[in-house]
Parts: sequence; structure tokens; C-alpha cells
Amino acid sequence: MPHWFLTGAGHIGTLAAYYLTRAGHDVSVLRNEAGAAIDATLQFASDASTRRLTLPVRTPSTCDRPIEYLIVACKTPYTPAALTRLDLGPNATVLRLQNGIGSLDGLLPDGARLIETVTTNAVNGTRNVHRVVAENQTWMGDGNTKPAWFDELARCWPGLVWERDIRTAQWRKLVANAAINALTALHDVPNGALLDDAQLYAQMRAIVAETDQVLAALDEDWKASSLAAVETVVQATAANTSSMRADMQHGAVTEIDAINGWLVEQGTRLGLDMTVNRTLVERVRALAPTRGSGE
Ligand code: KPL
Repeated sequence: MPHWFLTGAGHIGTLAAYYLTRAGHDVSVLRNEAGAAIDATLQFASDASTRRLTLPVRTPSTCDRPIEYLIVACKTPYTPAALTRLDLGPNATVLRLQNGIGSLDGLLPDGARLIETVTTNAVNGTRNVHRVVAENQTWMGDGNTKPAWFDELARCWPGLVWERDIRTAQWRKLVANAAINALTALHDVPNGALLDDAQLYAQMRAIVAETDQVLAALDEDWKASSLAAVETVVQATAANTSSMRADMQHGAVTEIDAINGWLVEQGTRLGLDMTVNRTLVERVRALAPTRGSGE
């Protein structure tokens, strides 16, 4: 069974570690500084159960060398710092469980297998207490056939499916994050305000339209307007604080570069007018740090 090394034992990373251990995999947390094992508590809203999970902590000098199985679940700006000192095997399997796109560009060995994961699970809580509010759908894929360990994992991970067309799942999540996160962060409002306030709704529509244009230029199969889908996400998460709003409230680094920043980069390269997303990026960058080590 794989022994996974996890960078980023936040809510989503810890929940993934829990499902993996249930499927018989080993999971250790990777940190640059040595420390005691992490005792995590997971509280599941679905059946009001509580589970404890102990995850050993390893540093780049005390983990398996080279690493064959890596989960990247840290916030996107922390990715380069988390990976710099790692000795990744030339054919390592890397599971990316992050918002946005492109955070691992140029950081993996050529032969690595990068499996993208898109999840609609909702988890909140405090540092080591993770409240699993909703176990929805999670898609994993890399355009190839599923790995040997996948079916057993899917039995232990509710809603997990292998998705051959992972790009479309990534685009869907990216549009929602692009339209919701920065706006709710800048205006310090819960997600539902984007439907309740006419001005915010107009801004959200403009972001969705510009984002759809970029995605249609990148992917000939991306034809539809995403507005209805984004509205559904806003409705389903109306009372939620988006991850970027939470980051801004805590003065933490945001993921703006991997979400709207990535779109601006792509759109500009394609010669598109990216005024709406560019303005958002500039406003968020002016108010929140964009870099950090994460530890
Ligand atoms: O994924 C999210 C986030 O906050 O990062 C959304 C979908 C916007 C829900 O809040």
C-alpha cells in the first residue's frame, strides 16, 4: 500500500488523510520543522460521529527518500516552499488537492504522475478539529486510467469518482472560485450576498463572462455560460465565508494568483481583454499578502 506524504494538514488535507488511512494507506504529514504527531478530530455532520486520527510528522530529512507518493493540499502560495527541499522520485505520484490551477507548474520531475483532485466537500473548524459539514462529490483524474489503489479508496471515500475529463471539473470549480472568492473577500460578505446585492451580482456576472471567454479559448468543448452553475454554488453556500474572505479576515496569504491571477495570465497570452479579473487581482494584492512559507 502507498505511504503518502501530506503537505498541508488543513481541513481538506486531513479529511483526505482520513479516507486514505481507512483504505489501508499510510499517511505522514510533511513539515519543514520537526514536531509531535498531529492528533486530529473529525466531526461528521452526516451521522454526528466523531473520529480521531493521529498523523506522524516527518521533515524532508526524515521522510522516505525519494518520496513516491505525495499529497499537495497546502494553500497554493505555499507550494514552492513546501516542495523545494523534497526528494521526489522520478516517477512519483502526486495528488493535488488545492484551489486554482498551475501551482505545481515547473515543480515536479518530468516523469511524475500528477493526479488533479476537485472536491465539493465542505469542511470547517479550527486547527486540529475538522467539522465535515458536507461530503459531496470528489473527482480525481489525470486523463489516464485509474491507479491500482483507486477502487478500494473509492469504497472508503464517499462521492469519490475517477474522472477521465478532469479538466472540465477543474474549469467548473475555477469559475466558481473566480467569481465568488475575491468579491466576497473584498466586500467582506458571505457568499449569498452576491445574489442579494444588485451591484455585487452585476460584478459577479462580469467575472463569469470574462472567465468563460478564457476557458472557451483554452478548450473548444467549453461553450456554455457558467452563470447558472455559479449561482447554484452561491445558493448552496449562501451562509458560508469563502476561503479567500477567511484569509483576508486573518491577514493570511490568499490564493488570488492561482485563481484570478492564473486566468489573467492565460487571457493576456491569448490576447483577451482581462480588465475585470485583473482589477480584482490588483485589489486583493493591495490588501493581502500573496507569499509565505505556511509554517
Ligand atoms: O470553494 C469555495 C471557497 O470558498 O474556496 C467556494 C465554492 C466559493 C465556497 O465558499
